Amino acid sequence: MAGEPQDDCLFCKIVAGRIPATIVRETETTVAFRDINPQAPTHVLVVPKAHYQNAAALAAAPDLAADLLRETQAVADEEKLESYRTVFNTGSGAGQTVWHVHAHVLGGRGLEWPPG
Ligand code: D5M
Repeated sequence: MAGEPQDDCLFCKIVAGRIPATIVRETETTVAFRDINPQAPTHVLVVPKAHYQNAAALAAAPDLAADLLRETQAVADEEKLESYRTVFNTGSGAGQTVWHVHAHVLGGRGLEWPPG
């Protein structure tokens, strides 16, 4: 069921504290932690504590989607990023490897467009 924790989900395990992560922010509904394979000086993932598979699924919970977006800005503020990129990969062809929606917050270097 949408929102319910999934036993086999890596990010549900991080949210539950069952797998270690470098957590930079936590709210009642979200957790932000450093990406294990950073692609920029700042590379933080922001996830809802509830399990939704991707951004489209999260749209069913608009208040939570707003919380998530607000937290991307809060991360950027804490990391003192004037410019940054927020990325949601959706589907394996776009590079999604973890099926718990997460916003990548990337910054601290010049970012080219279009991305690869
Ligand atoms: O992004 C999934 C991201 O998750 C990818 O950039 C690596 C990161 N990752 C994978 N395992 C961990 C752990 N254990 N801690 C922190 N970050 C992690 P995607 O858009 O699905 O490719």
